[in-house]
Formats: sequence, C-alpha cells, structure tokens
Amino acid sequence: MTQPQKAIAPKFFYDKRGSELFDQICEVEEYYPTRTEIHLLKTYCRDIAQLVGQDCLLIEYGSGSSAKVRLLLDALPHLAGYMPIDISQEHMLQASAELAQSYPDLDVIAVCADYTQDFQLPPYSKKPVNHKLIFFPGSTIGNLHPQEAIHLLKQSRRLLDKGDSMLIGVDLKKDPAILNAAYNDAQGVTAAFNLNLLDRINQELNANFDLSHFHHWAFYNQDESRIEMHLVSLKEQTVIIDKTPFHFRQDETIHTENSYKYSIEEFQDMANYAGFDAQQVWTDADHLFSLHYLTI
Ligand code: AVJ
Repeated sequence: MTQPQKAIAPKFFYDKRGSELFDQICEVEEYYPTRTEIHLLKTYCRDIAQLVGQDCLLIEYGSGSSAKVRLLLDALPHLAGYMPIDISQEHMLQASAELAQSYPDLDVIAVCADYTQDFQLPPYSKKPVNHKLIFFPGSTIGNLHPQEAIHLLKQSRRLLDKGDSMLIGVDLKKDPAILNAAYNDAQGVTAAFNLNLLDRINQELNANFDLSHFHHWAFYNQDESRIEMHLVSLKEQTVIIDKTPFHFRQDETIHTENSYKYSIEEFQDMANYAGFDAQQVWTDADHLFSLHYLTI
C-alpha cells in the first residue's frame, strides 16, 4: 500500500467470507473455468488413472477444490495417500476431515505450507508409493507472473522423482469479451469478492475503508495476456489503516489480482523450460480451459 501502484496480493482474498464468495463465483454463468475444468476431469479421469497407475501419492496444492479432487480420488486405483498442501491450516484441516469421512480407508497427510515458497515434502512411508502426482487445479498458477510460474514449476519438479507427474489446470487465451464477462458477472459476485478485501482490512487491521467510495474494476490487459482486477477510489480520500493514513487520488487504484492466460503451446514451452515433458493435454470443445499432464 506504500508503493506508487498500491497493491494487495490475491492470496488475501480468501478469508471465510472471501472463500464463500469465491465458491459463488464458481457458480455464476459467466465464470466458465470451474465447470469446464470439472467437465474435463470427469471426461478424462480414466485416462489420467491409466497414466498414473497404482499406489499413487496424490499431492494437491491448495485444499479448496474438494469437488475436483474427489473426482481423482474416485478414479485413481489403490492410492497410497492424499497430501493436501495449504497455507491456511484451519481451512485445510476442515477440508481434510470432510474427505477422511467420505474416504475412510484413505491416508490423508495434511501439510501446512506455502507452495509458492521453497519447501520439502514430509517423509512418508506408511504405504508403498509407486508414483507421486501433484494436482494443481483452478488455473491458480495464473495468479503468478510467468517468471514466478516457472519458479513454481521448477520447485515442484524438485519434489518429484523420475516417472512422477503433475496435473495442472490452466485457463486459455480467448476472445477478450468472454474473459471480461467472466470477471464482471452481472450479479456482481466478483465485485463483492474484490471489495471484501477492504472489509477484511477494516476488521483485521483496524482500518476505516468506506466500501461505497470504491468500486470493482476488471479488464483484460492484452499486452500482458492477463485479467487485472483493481479497486478504484471514487473520490479523493484518506483512509486510516492501523493509525497510518493512506491518501487516494480520485480514480487511483489498488491492484488486487492478475490472472494470466496462456495458449496451450505457451504453457507447454514454460513446462519444458522448467524441466517437464508435456505428455498430454486435454481441452474442451470451445477451447476455454486446458488440463496438462506433465512428467519428468
Ligand atoms: C482462483 C486465481 C483461478 O483468476 O480466475 C475469480 C480467482 N478472481 N474471479 C481466477 C478469481 C476473480 C481465480 N483463480
């Protein structure tokens, strides 16, 4: 907030209310990524199971996508275990407990870590592991700058051994009208999701943002191949955050999210550069979303 371009990292969207609003975004007509990725997983989970084989340790980055991982848990034969990795301990423990209920024989190993930072997997020896699969759904990788995305892929590669793999959902480049609609839904759920950040700062950092003096702004930046989300100050104003004043000019913005879009070839090049083989890619008939199966 002290930079010339004020900015807040998108990971801060996901407090309790923000996570609820995100779940609602996934249901709106204009937001195609979630339902398209679920459709791809349903259609191709048998092919994925074939590629992965038995005694797989399924590692998931994030633990918010229970509906998606369930499709894999149902399809993969004789799993060695399921290891969700999430920075939010509370959220992860709840999600893991729910999964453990539905899959009583499944060995769930919850890891509290930030997968964007360098970290190691905990030693695991309860059951024989024949294959490790990192599942990174939702095009969450799109939140990272391409350079950071390559770093994450390289870091992920270090967690794997020869023959292991990564299954990663990536949103595709497409008609900007479709992208702009997806981040400006008519019901205003995405706007509420964006503005919730200010509510969160008010509550957690003792600030006095007036939400009626900011509005949601999202647009596709064609030069950068990314959706940008901002909160725009509707007037000149000063906001106090934990006793520190922050000045806003009229129309000044807080940059709250980037969501990069890639062509299939661009993402495969990035994966190759990070040391993966792009073994398989699945996409829907409208080429909205891609699911990449990478191996090392
Ligand atoms: C969770 C990062 C994939 O970029 O589409 C949805 C978040 N932001 N609507 C995305 C989001 C606004 C989402 N990711």
